[in-house]
Amino acid sequence: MISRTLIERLTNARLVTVFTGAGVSAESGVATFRAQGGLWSKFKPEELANLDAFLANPQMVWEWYQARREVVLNAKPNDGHHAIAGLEEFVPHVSVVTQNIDGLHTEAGSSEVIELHGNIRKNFCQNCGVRYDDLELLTEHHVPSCPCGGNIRPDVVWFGELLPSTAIELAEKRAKECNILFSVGTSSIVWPAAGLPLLALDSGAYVVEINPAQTPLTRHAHESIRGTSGVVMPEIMRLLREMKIPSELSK
Ligand code: BJW
Repeated sequence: MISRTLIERLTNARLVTVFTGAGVSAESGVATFRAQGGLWSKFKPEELANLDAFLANPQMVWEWYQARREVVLNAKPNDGHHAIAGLEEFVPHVSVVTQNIDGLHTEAGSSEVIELHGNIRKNFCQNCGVRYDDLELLTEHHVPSCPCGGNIRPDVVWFGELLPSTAIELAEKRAKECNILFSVGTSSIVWPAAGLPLLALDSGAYVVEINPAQTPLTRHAHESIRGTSGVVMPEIMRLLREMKIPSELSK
């Protein structure tokens, strides 16, 4: 249930931060990680999503990412992504801080998208760091090598790796300065990202979780709405539009 308090707060908010995870892309057909049938029920993260795995078996890790790229490149933003982008009609500044690597928030039209865990559409050389963002690599079967001799890898953040400093610093700023933080479609267990809603709470923001399941954030959030992003976010937009019509008519 979406509260009147939330809609009223949204109409008065200057900055809303929308912190998102894999659940937001589930309705676009992109698998989540930890659900039954999710990626980690079929693959072991320690064998695929860390640097040691890539160094030991670059071809295997590359192939896993190529298969996921195929899904992502065919995926389209869903109603949840569009509603998050649509919040910009009502709030002066909306910042999307995402753990997702699929680029779907940008495709949906969100203006400020902070990618904490990288972007699967990009690559760089593991050895010298040179970037390789050419699209041909996204369908290359064999792990490509750089002229320096290093292997080229997807530009994603694996376990044990630091998040890009500009992204996490800006995300922390947006968490601290926002009036409302939405946490949408994340299990809230991967750090340091999971600390952002808590930082927002400490800084006085109103924190709202949207997720069909409970998470470690649930008991801290001001509101926890049980539902999917593709249903709840458009409903919030509908309620905002209803609030806006009378004020426009009264001008
Ligand atoms: C829906 C829905 C619908 C479904 N609508 N909702 C402090 C304490 C403990 C551990 C650590 C700590 N600090 C650091 C660590 C270690 C580690 C960590 O957090 N481990 C935990 C698992 C315990 N963190 C790191 O290693 C990070 N680096 C780091 O901290 O460096 C410094 C350091 C190093 C070493 C030691 C200490 C410090 C890096 C983390 C990188 C995460 N990388 C991945 C893979 C990215 C590339 C790839 O995709 O292959 O990022 S892992 C994976 O998890 C991916 C995700 O972004 C991330 C979060 O997952 P997310 O988005 O929450 O997905 P799910 O599947 O978990 O949840 C989906 C949710 O959606 C569910 O709740 C559903 O109910 C819901 N849902 N359908 C709305 N339609």
